[in-house]
Amino acid sequence: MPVPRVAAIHDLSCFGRCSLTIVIPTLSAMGVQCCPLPTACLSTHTGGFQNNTFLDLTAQLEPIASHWKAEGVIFDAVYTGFMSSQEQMALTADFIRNFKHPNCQIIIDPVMGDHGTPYRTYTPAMCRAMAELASLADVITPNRTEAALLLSENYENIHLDTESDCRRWCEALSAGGRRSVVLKGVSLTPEALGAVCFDHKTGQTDFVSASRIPGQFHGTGDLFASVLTGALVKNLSLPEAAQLAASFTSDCARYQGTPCREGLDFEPLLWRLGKSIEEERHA
Ligand code: PXL
Repeated sequence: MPVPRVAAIHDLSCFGRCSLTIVIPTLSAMGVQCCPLPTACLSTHTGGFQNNTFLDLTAQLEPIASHWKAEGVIFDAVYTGFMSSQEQMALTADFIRNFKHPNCQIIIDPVMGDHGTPYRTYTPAMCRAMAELASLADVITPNRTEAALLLSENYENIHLDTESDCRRWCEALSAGGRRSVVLKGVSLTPEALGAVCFDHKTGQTDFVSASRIPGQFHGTGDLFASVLTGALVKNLSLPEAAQLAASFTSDCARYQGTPCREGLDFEPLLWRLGKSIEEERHA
């Protein structure tokens, strides 16, 4: 199999693992080429740190895309995450329209918030713009907070306690079955945490889970979506990819043990992820 290639449109937060500092090593460990399109450079992420620096790279997005286009670069997936402005989202939509082809999967992690609250840089207009961007996706990977924001629903109304509740919200997020959904943070039993997946190609809904490790760990959503993306371009099915993402994220949280704003200590386990993806593919 040729090395799959992914365009990753995320920020580079230099300290406190998230976005590109997770996306690049994770995809590389899975045998996938990551071509970063950095939206901004920050000293740290914005959750749990104050006074971060912020270098906006919006003006670079179109010139980089034009150069790639002129060079004939083709991607197996476009994978997007945290955005800093509506303008970045509009340019990301242009990038997707420009590089989309029938075998290019558009994976949009609509990073906007957690635990019922939008991240401090997200305005209501940005949340609406993210919902618009997500209309271009083949796969979206919201958590419960982001599901509420995408659907303009009250967070308290999004119940994910029973299989039928999960199916219902997953279906609502699929926009009439036009896109696949991996709704993260589903916990049907106290000891398990995972996701519900709706696959728009098969029409099937599946549940995946792994051990719940108590505590809140920064960057788990980015790690989950990065593993999912790597697995999808390695031709795993949606539920297989989501199961690998849930298991690996749980393993990293267990390895670390201490919840922390610096993100999960995932580096020592990356070799295992590389091994898992090879085993899955040969199974
Ligand atoms: O993990 C999501 C994320 C990505 N990038 C930046 C963030 C966050 C969440 O806080 O602040 C800059």
